[in-house]
This record gives sequence, structure tokens and C-alpha cells, in this order.
Amino acid sequence: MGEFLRVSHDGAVATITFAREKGLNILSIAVLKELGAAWNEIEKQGKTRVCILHGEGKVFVAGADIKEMSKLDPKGALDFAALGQHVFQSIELSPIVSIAAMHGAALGGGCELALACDLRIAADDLKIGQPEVNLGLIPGFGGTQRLPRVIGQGRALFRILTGEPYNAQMALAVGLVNEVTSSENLMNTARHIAGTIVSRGPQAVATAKALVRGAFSRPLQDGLLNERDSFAKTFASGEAQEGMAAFVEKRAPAFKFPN
Ligand code: CO8
Repeated sequence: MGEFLRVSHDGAVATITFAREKGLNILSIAVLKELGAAWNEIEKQGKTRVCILHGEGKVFVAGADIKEMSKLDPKGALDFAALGQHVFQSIELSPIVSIAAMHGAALGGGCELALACDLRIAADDLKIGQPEVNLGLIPGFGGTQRLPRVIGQGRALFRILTGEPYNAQMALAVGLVNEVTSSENLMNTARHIAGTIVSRGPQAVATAKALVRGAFSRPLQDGLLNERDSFAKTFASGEAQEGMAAFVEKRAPAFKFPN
């Protein structure tokens, strides 16, 4: 148990629980550092394939700590933005699949954390968006770059320029979240999805994540070559042979992790 987060493990599925006072799970400098350290530790242990991030209390994450931010000078703001970007990017680029299981609010930095995750599940009470312009700020943890990649530039501009959040159903309609469920069912839904992913080929899942994550940052031709090479490499791992043999023999595959 850290000061602001709890980490638990169930086989290959880890769960990071934001547990800050008042149940708003605000992202201060200390919380971001703790999140970064927790993520690095989970990765280093090498036993986790999927990590669920969720908030205890009223909301998922109500954003960056406005009271702390109000004291920053431009250099402090740059360092804070760099810290958040670094931590969120380590989640985005990790071989571990991340699932944001969100209820209540995912605002500002909370939305940006969710955008860095691979999958986003919403409780039906969720409000999600980038309200920074209300504060005379802009998103600083990746929102201006990842939101248009997820929902398209026109929709992202509307949300970021007005600061108005989506409700859960609207977020589902534009593909900002993958599923909407009740608050009671939120963690079960996330665990069910995590369990499905864990049952699939470990190297195939990690390779597919890396390829899809790289799809918007390289030219199509490079991405296709990378996909082709990676596809061929799956045949050298033993995992593909096991997966295909299991299909032919009508049995469940016995994938190995770690190899
Ligand atoms: N930071 C600091 N304090 C906060 C924050 C926050 N993000 N959100 C709420 N609080 C405080 C309130 O001021 C209040 O304090 P107090 O008890 O002293 O009066 C307390 O928490 C409870 O808040 P509410 O009474 O508003 O609680 P509700 O349950 O009614 O509402 C909400 C919860 C919906 C989450 C509401 O509090 C809210 O809208 N909060 C603000 C959300 C927001 O604007 N988030 C974006 C922040 S900016 C950001 O994330 C930028 C990221 C990039 C940074 C780049 C750095 C350079």
C-alpha cells in the first residue's frame, strides 16, 4: 500500500486503485510519482499481463490537483506536464494491457490517464472530458494529442474548446469508451475483459498492442512492413504453433507466460 494507491494481484491481472482522501483521486505531483513507481514495479515483476486502473470513492480521477497547480510558475508547469506525460506514456507503451474502469468523473488529467490506457470501461454515471479551458488552462498530460486520435479531430476540438464533458452514453457513441455498464458491475466487467485477454496468446497480445499503438506515429508502409515482420516472428515463438495445434486438436491452448 502506497500513500495514494493500492496495488493488488490476481494471477496475471494487477489492479491499481486510486484511494486518495475525499474520494476524488486528484493527481498531485506525489500521486503521479507513486503511479509511475507502481507501474514500473508491476512491469519489473514480470507476472502481470493486464492491469486495471480504477478509483475508490466518488470518482475515477477528478484531474490534476488545481490547488497545487495554482502555485506553479511556468518552469514548474513544464515539469508537472512532463512528469504526467512520462508516467502516462510508460502505461501506453508498456507490453501490459491497461484497462481504465471509470465511474463518476474522469476529468482533465483523469481523462488523459484513461486515454493513455488501452481500453476504457465506463459506469453509467461517468462524466469524461477535458475541462481545462474553464481554468484558463489547456490539457497538459496528452489530451490535445490523444483525444483527436481516439475520437477524431472535429469531436476533440469541440470537447476541448468548450470544456464540456461527455456522459457515458455519448462517450460510447463516439468510441471514447469501449463499454458502458452499471457502477455495481464496473469491476466485474473490467475483470471479465482482463480474463479474456489473459486467456489469449501472451506474445500475440503484446505484439498486437505495440503495432496498433504505433499505427498513428509511422507511415502506413512502415507500419505494414512492421506488421509483416512481427507476424512472421510469431511463428518462431512456439506460441503460434501451440495456438494453431490446439485449434486443430479441438482443445484449449496452453500458452506459457512468462516464457
Ligand atoms: N483539484 C483540486 N481540488 C479539487 C479538484 C481538483 N481537480 N476537484 C475538486 N476539488 C476539491 C474542491 O475544491 C472541494 O474542495 P473543498 O472541500 O476544500 O471545498 C472538494 O474537492 C470537493 O469538490 P466538490 O464539492 O466539487 O465535489 P463534487 O462531488 O460536488 O464534484 C467533481 C466532484 C465533479 C469532480 C468536481 O469537484 C469537479 O468538477 N472538479 C474539478 C474537475 C476539473 O476541473 N478537473 C480538471 C483539472 S485540470 C487538469 O486536470 C489539467 C491536467 C493537465 C495538467 C498539466 C500541467 C501543467
